[in-house]
Amino acid sequence: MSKSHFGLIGLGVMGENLVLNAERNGFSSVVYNRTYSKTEDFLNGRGQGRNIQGAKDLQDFVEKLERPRRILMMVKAGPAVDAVMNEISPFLDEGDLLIDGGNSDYHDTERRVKELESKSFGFIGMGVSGGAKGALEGPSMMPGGTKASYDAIENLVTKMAAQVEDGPCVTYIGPGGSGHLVKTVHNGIEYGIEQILAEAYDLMKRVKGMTGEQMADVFLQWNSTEELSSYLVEITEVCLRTKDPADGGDLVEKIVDQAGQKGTGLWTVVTALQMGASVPTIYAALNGRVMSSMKSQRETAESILKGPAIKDFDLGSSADAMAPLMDATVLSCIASYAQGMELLRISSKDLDYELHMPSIAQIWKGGCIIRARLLKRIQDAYNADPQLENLMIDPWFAEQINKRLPGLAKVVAGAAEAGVPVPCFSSTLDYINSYRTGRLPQNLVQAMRDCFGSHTYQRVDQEGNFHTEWLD
Ligand code: NBP
Repeated sequence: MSKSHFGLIGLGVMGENLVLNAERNGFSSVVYNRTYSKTEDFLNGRGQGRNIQGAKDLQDFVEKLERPRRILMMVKAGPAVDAVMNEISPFLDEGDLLIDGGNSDYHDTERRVKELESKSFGFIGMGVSGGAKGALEGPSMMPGGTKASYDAIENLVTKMAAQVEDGPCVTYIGPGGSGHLVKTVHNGIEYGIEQILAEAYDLMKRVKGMTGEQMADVFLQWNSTEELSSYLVEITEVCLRTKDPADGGDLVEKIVDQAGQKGTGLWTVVTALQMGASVPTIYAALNGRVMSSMKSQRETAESILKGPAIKDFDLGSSADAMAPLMDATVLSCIASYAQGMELLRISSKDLDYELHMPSIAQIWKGGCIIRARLLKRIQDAYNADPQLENLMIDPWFAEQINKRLPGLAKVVAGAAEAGVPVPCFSSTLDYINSYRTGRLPQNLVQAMRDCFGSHTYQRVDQEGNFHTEWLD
């Protein structure tokens, strides 16, 4: 058998679909999995009749690939990536290229790029988004590493990626761990939007007593608007309409209300804190998952801590697409993107990644979980001003904020009075209100710090550092 163009390690959900995608696009492939029976099952199942061969061990795998070899690893992030790298390295030749397509921590990718490049192998850390379907039909891909390494995989990834009106949803992101940093922030934005849509659902259900079908109709309506048309709104409608085959009731209502948080969502928030970027909507989503996991504590507290009784307030109606609730949802989604992009802008400076913001918006327009029509506006905003400090001050986004802020405030106030938690909506309101306030109360914070710790302060009317003996 002739040598294959492309190698894949790790036949999990993503690996299986990505190799089928590569083969469909003309790249004969060889696959390896730690447990060989999975390789056999794949070759006898979905891989049958395709130009895909299997390998029992890594030496066999490497020998079946044309040189320079292009090998995609789709294994769990962390020690598994290092384990595969260590196992395969003795069989590689100069110029061969390893791609880590998992959700790795960008710090690990920085280290691996250096390690492998020093051995004259290439290493690409590539975020892949789109889930199983995206992996098969065309994901969004975020590859980082040396430009030379990217050039060696460009024809492969541009064919495999989702295609939108202005090209494939993949581009060279930048050096080192930049591809995985961008994927991490993508996932942070994803956390935000998922929680925002869950808050809208919770208000419609608990305050308005709407049925699954009625709520699904609202999401359907929202999905036809420029501001909210997106993959996540689309699947929210599907989730709300799906029935439990056992009794025909809404399946969503049978699902335990606990969501995990680890990896990329957590790293987004930690990176933001380290870089001094403000991401409160994304943090609120992460914390929403933390609170959700305290199931037994919440159940105990429910009978001890008495809040207001749920009471009705104006969330709009189907005639106006639930206008105030839509305002809250739109602005919170805008805030998630704005915070993610801001984090990328700040990290790019700090890490010398030279991220090209319009291109990042462009490759998120298709294939990935956060794809949305709004990304075209984000792309336009950064094309108009590549140094834009925050998306919210771009004219189109500023207009949205000015128009929708009263609706968001009404929803947050109503939710507070009804005792329904809306962490992303309320964080977004505070975020916008803080950002649009020229003078915040941190003057008093500075006074206190100087009072108890002689930390000094600066004055609005004079240059220099000042100290006052406040307690004398
Ligand atoms: P899974 O975690 O389901 O599967 C990983 C595969 O790697 C298994 O088939 C496993 O083999 C194999 N593997 C090999 Br080869 N060496 C391994 C080792 N040393 N330790 C552990 N496993 C090893 O993969 P997945 O859900 O396709 O995810 C792969 C990566 O893609 C992860 O980083 C994930 O976060 C990321 N990702 C996932 C999605 C998604 O929607 N699932 C989306 C985007 C990114 P075995 O059969 O012997 O266990």
